[in-house]
Amino acid sequence: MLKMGFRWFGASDDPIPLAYVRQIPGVTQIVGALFDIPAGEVWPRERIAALRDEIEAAGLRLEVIESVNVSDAIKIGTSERDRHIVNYIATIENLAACGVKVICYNIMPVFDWIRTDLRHPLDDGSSTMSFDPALVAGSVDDVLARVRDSADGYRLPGWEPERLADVRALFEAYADVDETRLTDNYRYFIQAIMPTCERFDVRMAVHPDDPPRSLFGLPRIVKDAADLRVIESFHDSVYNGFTLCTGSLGENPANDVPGILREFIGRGKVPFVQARNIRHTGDGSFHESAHLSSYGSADMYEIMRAMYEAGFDGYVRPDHGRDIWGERGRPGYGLYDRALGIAYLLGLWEAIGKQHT
Ligand code: DNO
Repeated sequence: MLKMGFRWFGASDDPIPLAYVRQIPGVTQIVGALFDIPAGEVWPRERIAALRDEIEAAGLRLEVIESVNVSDAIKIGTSERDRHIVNYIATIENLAACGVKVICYNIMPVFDWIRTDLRHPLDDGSSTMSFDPALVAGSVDDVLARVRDSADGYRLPGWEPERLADVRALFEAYADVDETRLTDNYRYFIQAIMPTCERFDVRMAVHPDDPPRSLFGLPRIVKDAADLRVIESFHDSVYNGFTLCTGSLGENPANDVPGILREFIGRGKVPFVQARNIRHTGDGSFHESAHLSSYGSADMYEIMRAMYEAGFDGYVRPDHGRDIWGERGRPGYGLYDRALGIAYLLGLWEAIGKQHT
């Protein structure tokens, strides 16, 4: 059974009421988080319980968290990392006590996902997020200046104006962290938390790098099937798994996304899928599209078929919708286009299921 979810940013930060989410056919899960707790600190059990109770009062469930962020100290391997790992373990225990089954996280240094335009206009009058590698070319200082000087608010996770000075310092802290060192630090983290995940039945699910390529000279180690196999080798268990985001992986046209889904779902390593489409526009550029195959470069039928045939029984959410029907939502996270995406994905799933009976 596939469990359909919807990412929600909390009553104070998300303009979409839970009551509306409850009305999207097929949605039973909220993919949530406590967004104000800095990476490295413990998530208090009572706060998680309060979030869960609010979601359950709306007739939905909270079984997937996105994200419990991994601190830079852990990624860089500073003297603070062991304290942060102890805190991460306490957070896993607190989440488990509140019924959470899956933790989505990422291992991207300095920044989470990167786009160069959050309101890229499309021909049908909607807007979407896009990425043009030329706009993030150059030194980190060039890019920081571009962010600082942008009149229309070049705001992305990690690029908040109040964080720009920290960003410069962070780049220096990562100066000696290449792919090998990041991989070693990541392995250390996974091996430290796995006994807790196994004991409390919480599955870790790393999200691919988005986009899956090195930017600003920073190391990237979750880009393709080969990287995922290395991560699997840290600790071969269903608790050390993946969030397979079809858009992020598909941003590299060399990634065979249905093949990756089949391989890792087949080994029981995929508790969570984020299903979305993107359109390649040449030379590493892309924009996010409506979920339908005909609007992007991904074959969403093949993606859902790969999941079905590999025996997927985890959580799914649509991803990054466009702004349509006059909505100006959080970039990528409006109501309408994601709801349309859900209806489409569940339609594919029903049809594929019937073809297999
Ligand atoms: C962007 C999201 C990412 C994702 C994190 C997971 O919209 O896909 O921010 O939540 O990388 O840790």
